[in-house]
Amino acid sequence: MFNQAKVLEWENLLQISKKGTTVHWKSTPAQSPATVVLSSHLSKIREGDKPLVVLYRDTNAWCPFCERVWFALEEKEIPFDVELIDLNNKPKWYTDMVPTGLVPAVKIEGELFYESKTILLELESRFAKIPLLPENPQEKTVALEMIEACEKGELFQAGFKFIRSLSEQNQELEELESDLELNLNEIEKALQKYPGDYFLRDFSLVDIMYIPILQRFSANLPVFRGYNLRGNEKYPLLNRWLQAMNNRRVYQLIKPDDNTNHILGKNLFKLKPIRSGLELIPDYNGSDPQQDRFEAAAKLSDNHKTVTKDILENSGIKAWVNEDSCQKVQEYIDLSLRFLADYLIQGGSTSCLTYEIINERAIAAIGAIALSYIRNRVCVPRDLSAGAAQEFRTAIDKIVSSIYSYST
Ligand SMILES: N[C@@H](CCC(=O)N[C@@H](CS)C(=O)NCC(=O)O)C(=O)O
Repeated sequence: MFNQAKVLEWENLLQISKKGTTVHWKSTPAQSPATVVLSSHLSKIREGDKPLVVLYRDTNAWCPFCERVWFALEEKEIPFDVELIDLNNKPKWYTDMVPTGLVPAVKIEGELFYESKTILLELESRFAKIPLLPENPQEKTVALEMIEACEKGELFQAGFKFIRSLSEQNQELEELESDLELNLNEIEKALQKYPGDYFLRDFSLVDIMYIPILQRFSANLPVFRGYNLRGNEKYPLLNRWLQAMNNRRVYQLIKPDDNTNHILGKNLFKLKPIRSGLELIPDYNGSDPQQDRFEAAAKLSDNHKTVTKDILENSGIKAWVNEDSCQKVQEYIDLSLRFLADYLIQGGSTSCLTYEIINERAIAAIGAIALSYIRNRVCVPRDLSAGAAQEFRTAIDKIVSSIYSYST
């Protein structure tokens, strides 16, 4: 018989896993999303004091412009509060406050700023301790020119026109592709200007301006257009830059992952993946896998009630569970989630791959459904960081395949 005592209780799971992650979040179980990633530097302010900065960003953390501001705040180690704005139902106070009604916006000591570029430059002039623009005046001029070039949006438009084109005409697609390549050539040239991996001598606001755009291209071009940016020999410096960005700890916290970009492409922009036979080069996560697993386990442990409710309501399980067995099913879901958290904490070693001890077929079946459902629900960085989501999905794949091997 399955020995439930072997799987730790939520309290213990949370206690253990929280110790292994440096990610900070707040649980908001009554809202969606049920967790909000917090500033990493809130401990720098005295208890009871409010951070000087409030960031208004989109609820789902999909907005590339919000990503810029979040990235800069973390790199500059500025403590900030977060207010989430539901873009499908913007609160009146927000549209009254921000003339464009767009995110991101920030308040710095009560003063409002909007438009990502304006916000980045304002943060730079007010928080000088960790600079993200060069001191050297000539290099600073180049930096500001590069920021303006990005703001002009030619690269952005060329890439998204190509990705989102509904045309099936080869000639039209080829034209869109070469237009994008002209813009990518400019990026490759700009990356030649200074030694090192970044646009300037050091990491700067220029990198922050460009990364949300180029990362989304690198995720979506292969899937929706059969065009690889990653590993593309035409763009060695761009590839080196992407790698360098991925090695930044802060970027790992705030970046979206390929899965999230693909789902957004399909669901929000109604794009159709094409079968190009192209090799998909996975994104690189320069984060620490152990910390990633602890983050995933900790968030799951903190949030398990909402996750269980979501599985019950939306995975389809309810369709074939009657009132009498609902309680049991809930218990089995809970057990499977605890098993997952435990598995993540243990490091996914084969010795703990013991789902086969679950010799009750019902638990195994419900576990497989529940875990497969949440595997595809995770949205990055809204729910988990990119590395944590990767560990989370890998763990689920291993557990579900062990259930399968055991049952066949
Ligand atoms: N130029 C703006 C663009 C901001 C923007 O387009 N934000 C989008 C989300 S990605 C938005 O707020 N959309 C809501 C709307 O259009 O009502 C910036 O750089 O901040």
